[in-house]
Amino acid sequence: MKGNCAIIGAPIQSGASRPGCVMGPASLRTAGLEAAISGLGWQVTDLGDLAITDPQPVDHPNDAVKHLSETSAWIKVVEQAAYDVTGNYDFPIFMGGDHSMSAGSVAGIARRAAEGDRPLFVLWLDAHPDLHTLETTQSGNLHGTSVAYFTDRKGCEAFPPPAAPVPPENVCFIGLRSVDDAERERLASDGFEVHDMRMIDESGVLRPLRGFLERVSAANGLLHVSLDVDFLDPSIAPAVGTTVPGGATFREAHLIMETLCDSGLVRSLDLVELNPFLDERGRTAELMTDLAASIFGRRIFDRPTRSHP
Ligand code: B3U
Ligand code: MN
Ligand code: MN
Repeated sequence: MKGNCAIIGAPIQSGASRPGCVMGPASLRTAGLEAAISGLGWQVTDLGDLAITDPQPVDHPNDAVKHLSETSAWIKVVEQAAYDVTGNYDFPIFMGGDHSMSAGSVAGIARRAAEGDRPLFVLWLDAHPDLHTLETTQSGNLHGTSVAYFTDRKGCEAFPPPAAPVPPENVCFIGLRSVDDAERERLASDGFEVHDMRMIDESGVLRPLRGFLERVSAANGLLHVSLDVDFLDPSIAPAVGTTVPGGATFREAHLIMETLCDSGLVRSLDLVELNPFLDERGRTAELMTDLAASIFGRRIFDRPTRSHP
């Protein structure tokens, strides 16, 4: 047995512009996520779906902000669940839900990591940096605020305060290709590690990824990976409300997951923004499931291999 894995659903869609992410966990289960991971020698427990009860009204002076009460309630529930599950399982997978889920999952994992005196690092695989605050968002879609929230940016005070903010230096973005002005300023000034798609075109995915993994390892850190469907090119992953052309290819995405697995540093994973209403015959759900399997050790061949006798 390689370890205990928990899968836990957070059917939240109040942070996204288009409804449908509520079906994300069901779609990942239908695609066989549990069997894919257990088939690799892990003991997998499906903890079911989280739910919110009775969201308290929360107001904000930015009138653009949408569904603040509901999203705040979700962050609180997911944060507590993430804190609890990281105490009991080696490797939890959080199934979204839109990306506002990760405001809660990362905050809860960070609270746990701080108690164990280990620095938490976050790999954010996304077309977007999700670095708006409630003050700067123009769309009002709160899935665009998660990273600002868990790094404790001013302007996110309407959400429950994060117990252990993640330092921006510990957050690495790969895949960026849709960045708003307010986010661009923060990326330039706050010390995040940033690899946009042009850098991937120029260097491939391995060079930036290995550099980041070396930093995590040198700091004896724990690594959380947050995978937004729109990191992937829409031609292979159409089931997302915010498709952006020019995303990661099938092989780039698998190579990242395989390299993350080899590193042995990853302790938790978000699979977010899957909108099954927009999928084609389940192919995006299947791809997200296969990518998760790669991070858990699925291989074409066991290494090392020799191509010639
Ligand atoms: N930055 C834009 C677009 C966006 C962010 N995250 C997603 N889309 N998925 C916004 O609405 O904040
Ligand atoms: Mn995102
Ligand atoms: Mn995105």
